[in-house]
Amino acid sequence: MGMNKIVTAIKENSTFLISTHKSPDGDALGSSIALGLGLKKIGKEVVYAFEKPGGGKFSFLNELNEINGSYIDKSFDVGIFLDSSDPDHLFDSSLMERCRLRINIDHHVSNEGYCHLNYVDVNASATGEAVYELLLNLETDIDEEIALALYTAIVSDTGNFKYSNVTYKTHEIASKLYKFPNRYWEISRKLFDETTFEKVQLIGYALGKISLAKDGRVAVIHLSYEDLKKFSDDADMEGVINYARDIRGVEVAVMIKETSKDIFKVSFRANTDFDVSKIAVYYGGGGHSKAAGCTIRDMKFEDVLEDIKSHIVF
Ligand SMILES: [Mn+2]
Repeated sequence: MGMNKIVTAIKENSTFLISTHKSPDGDALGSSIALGLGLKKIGKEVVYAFEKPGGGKFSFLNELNEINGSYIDKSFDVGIFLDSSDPDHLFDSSLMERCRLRINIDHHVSNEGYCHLNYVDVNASATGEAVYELLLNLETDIDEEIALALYTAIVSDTGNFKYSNVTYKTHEIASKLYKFPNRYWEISRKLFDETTFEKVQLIGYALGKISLAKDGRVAVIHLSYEDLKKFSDDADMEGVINYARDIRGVEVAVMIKETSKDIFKVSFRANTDFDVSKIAVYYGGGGHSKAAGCTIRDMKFEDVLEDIKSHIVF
């Protein structure tokens, strides 16, 4: 899968750009800075190019303060692109041209390998797992700070170690990370339990919009542009779809958000073996078999649900 070539390429070069997908989640952020910190430890120059998360959710990752826009107008020996299944989802795909050698580290099934060297481990629960393997192969000492970043990556993409993507290896890596004295329980609480008053109000509103279809096997949360206008633009919708997914008997959950007039951001979650990434890919999106998403344009609010339902065939 290209691990040895990647290790050699890293050892032979000195300047690195590290980037990931737009709206970076815990895995994107954690795996990117874990790798950045690891490369710095072996004497490499590292520049980050991705959005700095707002809201203080990830404020415990000090290395995120190193995101400072210094990638602008620079060229690099190597660009490492993490947790993004394709160039379109990258923070800025034009950055690729400024890196002589491009490396892709990911775990998405839909990744077709868009860099010179690609390490895509579809069995890894998180890109953080792949980065852990890479750091071992690079013989970089994992320290407390790297361990915290890797934990953040893994805990984020496994829903606190509870999704079906968790393997013995996930726990094996986590057990190694627990050798460092980080307060992991606090991170889990911050990422999974802590909420805001506005979010609780939003959940209450969204729950009022749940409907069932296909004999209760599909649950849908359908929010119109007018619905969304009741909340602030950056209202945190993460996790809201899980309320639909968790209804007994539901196999597929769909959340449709009309983010602008006739433009819909759609998320899918599956409880069973039903592969929702196929539906997302049909609409030009992507993701995993149990969690996927897409954007649907130029359809009417009333039609979009029927269209999606026609692609959910049990
Ligand atoms: Mn990921």
